[in-house]
Amino acid sequence: MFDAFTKVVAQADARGQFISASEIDALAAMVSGSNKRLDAVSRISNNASTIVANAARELFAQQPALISPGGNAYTSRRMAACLRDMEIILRYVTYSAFTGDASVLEDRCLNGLRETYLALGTPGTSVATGVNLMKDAALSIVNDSAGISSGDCASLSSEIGTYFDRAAASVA
Ligand code: PEB
Repeated sequence: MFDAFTKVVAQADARGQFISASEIDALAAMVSGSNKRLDAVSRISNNASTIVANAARELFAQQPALISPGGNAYTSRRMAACLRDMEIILRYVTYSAFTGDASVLEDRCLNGLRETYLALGTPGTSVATGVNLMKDAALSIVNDSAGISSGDCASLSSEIGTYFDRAAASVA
């Protein structure tokens, strides 16, 4: 598990080189945007249950077969597992947003997840749809201008978007 700094160190060490000026510039830009990053993580974390519940509701509205008899989220046990899975994925996305590096998400959540869903008979493409719905909800909360000092969050939003994209791509 890396953060943006240890990732740069690992890469520089693998090359046997000092940290380059461009790497320092990129990290300096990241540090100068730290408050935005922490606000974004805080907003997603504080709204996690709403994000999960709304995304799941929309997923089941789009794919009602999932909650019909024989569906993969039919019975409260499977429904609970499904909501739990979405929450786990969202939690790891927030960790990656916090550290500025996808490795925590990749190593601890996505690694082997496709194979797990295959073995369970859980439709990965439906999980990916759920992840994309969480992405839309999370980014609209991050970009909500109410109650926060205004600033340019485009690059942070797109970075956070890539973590959701990785999660969706890894199970679809
Ligand atoms: C991954 N999910 C399930 C299981 C595991 C995971 C390991 C099997 C064990 C169990 O049921 O608890 N666990 C989960 C995860 C990590 C982890 C992400 C990462 C660290 O440790 N069903 C649907 C939807 C989808 C869904 C498409 C979006 O119809 C999920 C939610 N996951 C789902 C369901 C089960 C499951 C298990 C329904 C139960 C499957 C079953 O027992 O039939």
